[in-house]
Amino acid sequence: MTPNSALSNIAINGDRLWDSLAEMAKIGATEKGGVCRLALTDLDREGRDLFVSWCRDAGCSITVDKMGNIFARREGTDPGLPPVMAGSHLDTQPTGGRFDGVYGVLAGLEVVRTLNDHDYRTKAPIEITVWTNEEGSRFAPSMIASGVFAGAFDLEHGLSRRDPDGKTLGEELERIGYAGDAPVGGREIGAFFEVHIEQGPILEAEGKTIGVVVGAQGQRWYEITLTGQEAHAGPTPMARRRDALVGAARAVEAVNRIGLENAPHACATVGMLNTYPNSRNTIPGRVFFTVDFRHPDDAVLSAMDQELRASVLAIAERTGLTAEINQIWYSPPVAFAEPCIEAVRTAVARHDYSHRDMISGAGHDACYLARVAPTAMIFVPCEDGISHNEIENATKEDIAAGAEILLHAMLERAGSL
Ligand code: HGY
Ligand code: MN
Ligand code: MN
Repeated sequence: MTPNSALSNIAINGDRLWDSLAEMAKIGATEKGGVCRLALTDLDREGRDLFVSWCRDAGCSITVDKMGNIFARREGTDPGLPPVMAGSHLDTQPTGGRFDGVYGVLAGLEVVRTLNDHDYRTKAPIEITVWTNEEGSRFAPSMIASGVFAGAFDLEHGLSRRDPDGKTLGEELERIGYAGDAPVGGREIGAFFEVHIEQGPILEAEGKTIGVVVGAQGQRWYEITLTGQEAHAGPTPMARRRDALVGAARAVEAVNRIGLENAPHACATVGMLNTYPNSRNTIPGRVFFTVDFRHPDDAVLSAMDQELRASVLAIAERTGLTAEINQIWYSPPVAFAEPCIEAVRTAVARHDYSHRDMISGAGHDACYLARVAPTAMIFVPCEDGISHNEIENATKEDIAAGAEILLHAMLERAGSL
């Protein structure tokens, strides 16, 4: 058994981690080299089953809770201590990549495999977690299952989320066999770490290997419906039209303007837009679209909210439409926990990796875990900062470096370093 003194030089196996990522990427592989493994589809079940089999092979016990979150546990020498956790998600965007989410899950597994190689037992138990439906692509909003775990939503709300076909999250959990019976949350967690590709351009542009993530920006998600009147595209004079798509086009422009006006940190995106009846010679009578606002400063985020509402109502007024604006989700900016950030810094210093502090532009399960556990994140660069795209890419060296920092940060918090 490796003595504590020798711990500081144990290292993860970068080849094994890279091979596991490649193996998992086969499940839902797309032509351009990405992955489409939407939450609670048969492909998600396949990915979950593979992860569970690997964890069992590594000697972990498996628990699944009522939101389908998976916990692979490796006992420590003191079972009375709360677990030190690492994890992320296995579900992807429709045009997802091979690293978003899955990297944080399999880097956690690599930590367990490395401790097994050294026959080393941490004081606190280690748990590797898969959080259900992090992406919020099939079931809105994002991070719904870690949100229930952290008490941001009740279980009923989580299970009743519906996908565009009307299927509920709870039904789909049952269908794929991951409707567990463990309670969701309500237990002490010693620390939570999530390693993730940055999904933006900063680390690569600055030539840095590690992002010490000290927090994440706030988000507001909206569903907006503009209603006018269907009419014939031929005989209806332009002045008499109540064209919902013209209104929506102006609203999309307003969303973009609000983002630009709150530069450099604001992000503003219309990701979904459906017109009705979507017929080339009928004036659209109704348009549904989504808005995704982000900013690290809560006050700016609420000013953007006010501006959006005022702009959409003014556009509706001018174009003879009615507007229904629903904010479906609000996630305030998050500050991660100093002791966990310190554990990451210490691990970075020990390995002498180039690094910088940063705020996460993307949301992550860690944003909710931070409400119930001391939490921090570790970023590594991704090529051209591109993610939520099949060409998402990272280097084997950076992937290994992030997992190395995860290992040492976890050992520090598990009372071993
Ligand atoms: O939207 C996000 O930031 C995350 O990818 N769910
Ligand atoms: Mn992610
Ligand atoms: Mn994502």
